[in-house]
Amino acid sequence: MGKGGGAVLIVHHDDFDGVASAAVLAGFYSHQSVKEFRFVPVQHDLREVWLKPELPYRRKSTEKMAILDFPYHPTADIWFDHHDTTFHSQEYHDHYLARTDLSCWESDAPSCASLIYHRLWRLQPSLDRYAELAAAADMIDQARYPSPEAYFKAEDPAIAINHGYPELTDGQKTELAGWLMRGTLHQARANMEPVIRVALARNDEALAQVLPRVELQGPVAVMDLADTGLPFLRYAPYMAFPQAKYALTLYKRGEGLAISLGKNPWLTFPHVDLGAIARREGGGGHSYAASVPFPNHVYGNPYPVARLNLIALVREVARLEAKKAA
Ligand SMILES: [Mn+2]
Repeated sequence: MGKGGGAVLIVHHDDFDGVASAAVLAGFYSHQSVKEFRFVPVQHDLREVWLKPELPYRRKSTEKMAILDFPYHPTADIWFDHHDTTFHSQEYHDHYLARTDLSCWESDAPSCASLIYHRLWRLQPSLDRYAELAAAADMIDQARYPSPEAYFKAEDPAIAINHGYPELTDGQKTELAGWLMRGTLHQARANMEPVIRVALARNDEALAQVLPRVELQGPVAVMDLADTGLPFLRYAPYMAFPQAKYALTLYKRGEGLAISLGKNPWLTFPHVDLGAIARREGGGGHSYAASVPFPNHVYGNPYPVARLNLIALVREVARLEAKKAA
């Protein structure tokens, strides 16, 4: 990719890891005298766009395009990703394998930002100023928060930025990428303070309403939020019951209801396969986090069915957990 000047367009996944990835790569190119960066956050609903031969982001043909923490596209001048399902076709995979540039896919990298950092740091040791950012991206992308309290109190600057992130406009996301490129997480957090304050206050309020609704049934924390419209707070059950091995939550999602099934990420134990359980009920997901949807267009009012399913799923998880322990 072009040394000495030029403009670099960085198309990145629209989340903390994506922005952190953009910051590290921009730091790398700024050392090569690139002065002009353009950041474009993108969401995972672009499969159709990604299957086309050209992407709509370049403003001029000379603009170098990086794609980060996002599926492969052959027109990228440089690309980094760590998602399992990153190649939309065999042709794209073959195209990647034939590359000789720095582009890299490592599906076991905990974050894309740390993948970029570890690859490029060897070429440019001054990138070590991004060590903290890369470690933070690992924590956020893998949801390895020190504790439920640490997640909700958000004293750690990366956790705080992640709470505020969904509130940012695309313009503010661009600013954040620049702050992370030039400064520390601590400074970026300070710059985002007004947005973070709003997000944390709203979280606190929701958490206060959610916590009294969590019940413990054997190894499972259960929440039924269907009639409240309260947001799904994935880690709230473990604030109430840190010993719970699993959490099942019934909540409003899109045009309907959903049951989320999760394993307590702060406990290490051989857990039951929640994805397999969810698939039997028409849902899907990972072995440690899955969900079952109950759309309005199928059920009319899905609550009675979803409520029965919640009760049955709690029993099923508890039964399999007991069987496994026996
Ligand atoms: Mn990522």
